[in-house]
Amino acid sequence: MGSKKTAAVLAIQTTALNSMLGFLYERGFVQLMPVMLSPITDPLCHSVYDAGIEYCGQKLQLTKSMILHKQIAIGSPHLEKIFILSPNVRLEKPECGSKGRYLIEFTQLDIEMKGAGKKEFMGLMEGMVCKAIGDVARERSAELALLGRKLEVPEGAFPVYESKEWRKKLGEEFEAELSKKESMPFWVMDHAREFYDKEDEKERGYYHNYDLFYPQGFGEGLSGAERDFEYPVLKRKLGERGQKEEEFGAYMELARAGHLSKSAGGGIGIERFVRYLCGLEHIREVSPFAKVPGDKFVV
Ligand code: ASN
Repeated sequence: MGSKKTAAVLAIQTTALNSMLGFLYERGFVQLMPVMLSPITDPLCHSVYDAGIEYCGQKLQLTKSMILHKQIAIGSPHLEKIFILSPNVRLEKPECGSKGRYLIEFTQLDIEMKGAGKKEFMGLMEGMVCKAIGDVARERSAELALLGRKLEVPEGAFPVYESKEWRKKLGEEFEAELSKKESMPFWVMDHAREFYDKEDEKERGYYHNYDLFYPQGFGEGLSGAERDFEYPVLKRKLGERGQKEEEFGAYMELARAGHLSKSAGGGIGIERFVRYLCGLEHIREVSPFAKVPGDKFVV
């Protein structure tokens, strides 16, 4: 902490954030402030310890992601394009600590666009990520040199991999394999996960979602999807996952009243992006106050 290296990482993070936020402002996105406590939050598709508190007889959960709030906000007839710099708490199991990519609190730049489909949103993210990498390479060459990092600036559309096809070809660890062999960021499509990610109407079991992966083994950095928003579809999918409608109170009531709308979006993890930009071995090196699963925390 307090080293020259940490200062270089923070300078790179500042440039990357400034670049991404500027990119969104220029395209007419409006910023919402983060929600950190709510009766509803993302159920996630992997298990984490419960992070709830009692307040005046109410159970409030710490935000795992603002996906449900994004869908509620974009349901307004007056909001089209939104983003939030959103702190998330996910109490991951201690064994995740050694993987180098997990923190129990992190920040994602969470974005949602009304009416968009996956091609449009993925194109937008490619532009945002290329611009941020380019700005960091140009404006932070001294800091990158201090970290011994050579950063290649990608251009144009990123390669796209379909998960079912590549799981067959390379096995369960196909994403890690692809991340090791690729030299540019790439997309992996179609993951079976949360109820709000759009499932194909005809081809059940195909999901219109996308994850962005970094090359050189840095792994996943952004996840997003087109959304399901119609009440009967959401209700069926909650049932299939053994989740109760009541757990999603106001969100499901708005869906039932027809107040959710078609959208696509995603969230880019800031610490993971900075780890990739800086070429750091472990995500703990991104922040002086990093909380790695399983660690004993002192600050
Ligand atoms: N932010 C992600 C999305 O928009 C959800 C998540 O982080 N679990 O799809």
